[in-house]
Amino acid sequence: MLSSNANANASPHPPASRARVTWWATLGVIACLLLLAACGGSSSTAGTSGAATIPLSTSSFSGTTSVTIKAGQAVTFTSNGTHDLVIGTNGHFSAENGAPSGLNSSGGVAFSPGDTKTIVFPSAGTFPITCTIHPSMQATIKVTP
Ligand SMILES: [Cu+2]
Repeated sequence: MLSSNANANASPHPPASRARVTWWATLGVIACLLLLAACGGSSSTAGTSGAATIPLSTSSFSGTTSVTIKAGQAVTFTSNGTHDLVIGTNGHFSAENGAPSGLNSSGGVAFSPGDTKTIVFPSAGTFPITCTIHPSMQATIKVTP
């Protein structure tokens, strides 16, 4: 009788502690996933408002002209001159599927000295960017999925 009572008391324990271990393991997995997500987000958007910055001087791109970002991220253009950026090469607009709508039109995106514009690239692809005012200006935005 004593032993059967002890057994009755002892037997509920293992399942209960196993359930508790599973609960903590689940919590741990969720915490790890959250940490990974937080790290991925912060490292890819660190710095400016865009994932990458391309500076424009008075008549040319200055600094980085080739950047790689992920779909949905943005590139920030900072301008010290007057420019009109479009998708294309040698100053000529040439539409590309999935390019940001502002750049993907012959009107382009106009910059005045002092302008900073952040443009989101929603879709994967490789997008050449030129300036209709300065045809020698050429940059490339590579967008990964
Ligand atoms: Cu220009």
